[in-house]
Amino acid sequence: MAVLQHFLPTLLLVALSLPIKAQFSLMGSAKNMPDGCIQLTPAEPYSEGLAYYNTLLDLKYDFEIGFDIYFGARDENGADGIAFVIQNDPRGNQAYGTWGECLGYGTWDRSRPGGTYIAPSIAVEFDTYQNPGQNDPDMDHVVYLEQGSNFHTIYFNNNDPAYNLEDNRLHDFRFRWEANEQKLTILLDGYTVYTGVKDLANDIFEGTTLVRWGFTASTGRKYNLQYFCLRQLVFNPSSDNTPLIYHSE
Ligand SMILES: [Ca+2]
Ligand SMILES: [Ca+2]
Repeated sequence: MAVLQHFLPTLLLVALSLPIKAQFSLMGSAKNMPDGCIQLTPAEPYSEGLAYYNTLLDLKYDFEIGFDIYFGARDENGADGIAFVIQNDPRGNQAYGTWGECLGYGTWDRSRPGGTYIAPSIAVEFDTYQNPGQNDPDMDHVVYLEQGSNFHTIYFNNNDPAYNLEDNRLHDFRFRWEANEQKLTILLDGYTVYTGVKDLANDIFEGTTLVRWGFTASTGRKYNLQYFCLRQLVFNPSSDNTPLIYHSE
């Protein structure tokens, strides 16, 4: 929280109790859960679900988004994972990628023409199943991705060869953007998963700072119940984003 604290005093601290379910557009197997969380996939094979926040985000301003994510309880037979996505795909809140190893974000092979993927975009994938075609290691892992490609050469596994996200627990995920520094910080369960500096508006989003964010997830032959629960939204009050502050218990 150290970095957040340096801009928090500039924020108007207002707790809004907006119903979370009204704030997201749902697609595919995504649906509201009784506890205010949103299911992305049920524990069933060949599912894909997406949920986009209804208010666009403005990258001109700092923000921090925090949520709990659940990857299921099936480790050996579980798949495929969840992606947190920021995009300005022309399809808007109807943008989706491919199922299975693509997590509803990317496509089978981004180097070939065709296929269905979300772009322009960045994403954080939480991958619970090894797919050699995407260069996955044999343990669960977390990766920063761009432009609808799931292929990666580096990953976070907390230096644990048995790293497992499908542990029937909620995991604390935070995505932070510091606009002046153009700095991304991604945290999972208190660990820094990724940090980088990038001109997202110009290098990814073709000049715009208004983008959409949400979650995608899928299963394949193997599967898990996968869902998320929004815990915190903090935006700079000089932006047009609402709510300025969202906190849930
Ligand atoms: Ca995978
Ligand atoms: Ca696992």
